[in-house]
Amino acid sequence: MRIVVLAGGIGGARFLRGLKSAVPAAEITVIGNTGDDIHLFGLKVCPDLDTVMYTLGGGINEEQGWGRAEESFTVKEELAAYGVGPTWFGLGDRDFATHIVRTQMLSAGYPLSAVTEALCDRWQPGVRLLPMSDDRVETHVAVTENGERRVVHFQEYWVRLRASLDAEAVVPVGADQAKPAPGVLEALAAADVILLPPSNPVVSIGTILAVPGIREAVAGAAAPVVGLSPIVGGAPVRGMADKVLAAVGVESTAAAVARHYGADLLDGWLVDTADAGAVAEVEAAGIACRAVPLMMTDTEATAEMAREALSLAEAAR
Ligand code: GDP
Ligand code: FO1
Ligand code: CA
Repeated sequence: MRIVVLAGGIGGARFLRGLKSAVPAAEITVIGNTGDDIHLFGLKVCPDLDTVMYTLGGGINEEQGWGRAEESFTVKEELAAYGVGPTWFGLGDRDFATHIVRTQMLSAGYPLSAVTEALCDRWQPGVRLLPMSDDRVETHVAVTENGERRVVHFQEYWVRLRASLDAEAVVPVGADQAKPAPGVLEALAAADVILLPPSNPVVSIGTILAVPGIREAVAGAAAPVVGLSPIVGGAPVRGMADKVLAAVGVESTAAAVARHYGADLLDGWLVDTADAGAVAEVEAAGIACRAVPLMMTDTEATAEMAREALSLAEAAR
């Protein structure tokens, strides 16, 4: 079975771990969000690609959900001693090596997709990890800070500001000019099932779908498309999805997110049992819907979510 998954960072990576455990024989292609990418200290950092790669490759800091296990921060401290920031972004020593290798390869002319493949040679994530695009896309967020309207990088909004200010607009800068990375459209066309994990609908999956051609390829694919709600009981399980959903005028409910994706994109939608009341509303929008436990507490619980998603895809086929 060929499964294509559009993924952000932590939500996408944890779901993928469950999916791999549920269907070990599946050929899984991951289309990863690169809108969170940031250039720091002359290095290109790809948080969502790295979160997927480290999580599936066994190198992730499990408690945190991002960054490397057994990490140290000597380089960051030394940079700060030179007065070189930003100090608000936690790049660890082990993680730095990934960004150095990536940046060196990009400087030598390799596209991000080839660089990602090379990094995955080490981590063996057990999936084919493709960036959504080889072109630069950067999500920016408009905020009003101390009475002044500013546009900040998504990482600055999330990590420095902790999403404490309202997101007034979310813009995937460069997305309209970006092309899908090699293999992306081919994987979608050849898929037996397309899954949207419980990733952020705006800054993770929304950004991937904003690359011209990708939304059309998902909606037009022969395969059924099934998503899992990142909103449980009217709030994100973690992160700032409520803030960025508000920026695009979408309520933070499991049903509103399904309607936001739309019946042209989604064939099926899973909501948590806490949101069983939303099933009728989603079905009324023309999307098959079931309520099942959606908390990724461990790999087995997550594998069960993946089986439910595949079962709904089969029913919606
Ligand atoms: P990020 O890039 O690290 O923010 O990760 P993603 O975009 O892939 O996923 C973030 C989303 O995952 C958030 O909106 C969370 O609400 C959602 N999420 C995290 N853990 C869980 C979980 O256990 N269950 C569900 N349903 N959603 C989750
Ligand atoms: N998240 C934080 O909350 N604080 C950090 O200092 C931080 C550093 C960081 C470094 C590398 C990396 O791959 C991820 C990192 N993240 C950090 C997570 C990152 O902001 C998130 O995964 C997202 O992109 C949010 O969607
Ligand atoms: Ca992210």
